[in-house]
Amino acid sequence: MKSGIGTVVKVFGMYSAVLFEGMRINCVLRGRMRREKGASAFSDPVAVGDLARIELGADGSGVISEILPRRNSFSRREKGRARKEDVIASNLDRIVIIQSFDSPRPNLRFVDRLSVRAGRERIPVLLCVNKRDLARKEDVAAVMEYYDNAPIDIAFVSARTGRGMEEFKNFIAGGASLFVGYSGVGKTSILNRLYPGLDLRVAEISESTGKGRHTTTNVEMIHSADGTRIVDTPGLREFGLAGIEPERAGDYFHEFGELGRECAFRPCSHDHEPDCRVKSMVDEGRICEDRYISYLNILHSLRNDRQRRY
Ligand SMILES: Nc1nc2c(ncn2[C@@H]2O[C@H](COP(=O)(O)OP(=O)(O)OP(=O)(O)O)[C@@H](O)[C@H]2O)c(=O)[nH]1
Ligand SMILES: [Mg+2]
Ligand SMILES: [Zn+2]
Repeated sequence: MKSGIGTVVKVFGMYSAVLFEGMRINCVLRGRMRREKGASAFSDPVAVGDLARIELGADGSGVISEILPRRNSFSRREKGRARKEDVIASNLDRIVIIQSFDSPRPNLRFVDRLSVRAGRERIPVLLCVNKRDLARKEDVAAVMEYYDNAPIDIAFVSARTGRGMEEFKNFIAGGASLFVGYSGVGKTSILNRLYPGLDLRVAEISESTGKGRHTTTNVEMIHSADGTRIVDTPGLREFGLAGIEPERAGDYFHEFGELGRECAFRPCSHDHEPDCRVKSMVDEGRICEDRYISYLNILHSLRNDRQRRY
């Protein structure tokens, strides 16, 4: 029997596809790990991106005997089961939050919620706004203005025309990137444009206006020859921020801490305290007001979450 460490590239029901020495092997979990599942804090013991110790039988069958400790993970709260975490992927170098200029239109508050979660996990974020071919000049300017003074990398691309794709490719080269965003923004189209050989399924033109249709149905990691790894995901519609303390929310709006003088109150939640530098920067136009409102929304939803918990 042969054994070694591979990378989980897809999870489907009882099976996990593990990339091991260039082969893709469908593995089941060792019985003991399946039994421990109920006791775990996670809804699934295996996630895409995990490093797994596998044992290969002579007949080609594979068994996962161990999941190595995760360097980090990106999860959302599982619906209906508030305490379990649904891990989307692990061991990531970057979260690429994908939006599109049209069908669907950008929702930067959703980007902010995802960034807070990524910040909490200390995973860098790249915002990618796709379908630039459908954007007017002012649409691009609006995104830039919203993140004025925020130290966030932004790429404007079009999977259709190829515009911006070379720069985007350099951004994500070499590491493991998680693609997240609403259904229909073009996550899979971008992957197909980066690696034409993949030929992954994307929505047909006629399908793309139907709301809530998910073309990609599984989380799956793609390995390219240059060592870049990308995790494609089904469209994400809702996103909880369970487990984040309201006092910490401001830490993930990085420009709040980087400009100007200090708030008079410490800690300062930047909503009601007098002599707050964040509020004065909003007044001076150095922080975009919509971005500040997005912060307040997150702050209030985290406070409400906390009240519900006690
Ligand atoms: N005009 C335009 N359309 C695009 C572009 N990129 C993707 N599309 C279209 O957008 C639709 C959705 O693309 P997908 O790649 O399937 O979107 P997705 O984000 O993977 O969606 P899910 O898999 O459902 O999460 C398709 O009809 C694409 O042809 C682009 O740059 N410009
Ligand atoms: Mg897709
Ligand atoms: Zn303040």
